[in-house]
Amino acid sequence: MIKKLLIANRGEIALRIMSAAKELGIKTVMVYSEPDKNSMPVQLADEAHCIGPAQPSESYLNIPAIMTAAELSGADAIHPGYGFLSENPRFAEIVESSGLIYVGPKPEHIKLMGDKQLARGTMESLGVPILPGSNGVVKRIGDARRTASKIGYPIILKAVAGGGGRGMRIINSSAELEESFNTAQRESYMAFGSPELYIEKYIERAHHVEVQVIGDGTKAISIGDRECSMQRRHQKIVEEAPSPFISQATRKKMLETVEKAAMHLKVRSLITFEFLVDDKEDFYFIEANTRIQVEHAVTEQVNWLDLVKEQLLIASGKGFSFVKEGINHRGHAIEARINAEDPRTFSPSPGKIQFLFIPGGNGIRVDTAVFQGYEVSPYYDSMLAKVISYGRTRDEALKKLETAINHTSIVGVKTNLPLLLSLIKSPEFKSGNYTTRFLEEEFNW
Ligand code: MV4
Repeated sequence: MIKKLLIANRGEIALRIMSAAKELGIKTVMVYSEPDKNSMPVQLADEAHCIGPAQPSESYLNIPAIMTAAELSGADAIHPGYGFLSENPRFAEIVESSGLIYVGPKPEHIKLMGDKQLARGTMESLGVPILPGSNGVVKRIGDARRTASKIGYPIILKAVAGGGGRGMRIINSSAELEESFNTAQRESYMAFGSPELYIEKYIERAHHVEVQVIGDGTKAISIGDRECSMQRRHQKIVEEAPSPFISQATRKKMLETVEKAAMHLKVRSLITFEFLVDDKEDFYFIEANTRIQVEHAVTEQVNWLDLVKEQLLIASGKGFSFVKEGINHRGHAIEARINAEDPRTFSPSPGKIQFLFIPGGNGIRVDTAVFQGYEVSPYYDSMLAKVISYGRTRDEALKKLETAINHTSIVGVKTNLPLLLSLIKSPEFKSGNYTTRFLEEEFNW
């Protein structure tokens, strides 16, 4: 079993990982940047090491500093959380080649899924449906033209090294293709150090549904799906499990297809497979994330699991603690992300939290690391808390969430609470049939 875990992250996910570790009797080591010195995870850990100043590049992304802290503390494992180094295959390799346990997927799978075109091709070869598009990288404008006229417009150009909505460009007609292609290549080179692009048929109105997979390196299980269509600029703000949109038949097909592929790859730890689902409930793989995700909690609530504990058990060589037949989602969970931002312009709102109240209660889980007096730093993302409601039905979870959000009070920084409340109360959200366009293009409040 892992004895001492270094948590290479901050905020609510650092605390979340710490709780799971403590439950398993694992000692915890925090690394932190200068402004995080008095943060809750640093105060609650068994041991903490400063790894640099506020800028992530100098601290939470500083691999030599983190490895030095691991060495000094005698940690035998590292959990990267989400963001920062969580999908950096080089980091995973360095951790493993230093003789430490990396709590996450195999470095080869992080690398594979980081190449979005290779991921697409690999999933196709494993029987997972993908959108019509290019085979491999599109190197020249001529290849782009041929692919586009074969599949028809609109198309979307995506950066091979992109992902999560970064480095994408929609093209509506052949007239736009040449200029867009050249610009996209340049932009991709600037942003990711690689100009490589691939093409997919563009789906205008889609649901974003993702499947949580867990593996022990030998066998893999699909745990369940999450509806993640409520997004703005690729930042999710409300997620739910299970998806209220897809039918039981679609769910079964989706989970089985993914499970077969994950089983074949022999995935380890947690991987999430993202799909676009159209109005006919046809689903298409778009990309995979090789980390614990922000929205993992909704899957935990409806499946009575602790995914971080499972990650630690797997990393310790003990495998996960359940069998496929034991997985049966029950009830419904909805997560709302409270961010320190202007609810209309979405611009970040750093500053000191003067007053904070987030209610708990029956069917409410709050994952957070902030408190009254906490200084929200402009250096890090603006998420303050996740409020997760769960109930026997979607309607029950919805009402519990509405009350919890309505009774929450945060003073000192602007928050998206007003937006969350109107979203949850909107007829579109209540109907459970909303697409990725809803928040940005259809919601008026
Ligand atoms: C797409 C798409 C439509 N057609 N691919 C955005 C995030 C990244 N994972 C992929 N994304 C999209 N890929 C094709 N072929 C639309 C999106 C997309 C989107 C996807 C999921 C959730 C929200 C979104 C918002 C805008 C666009």
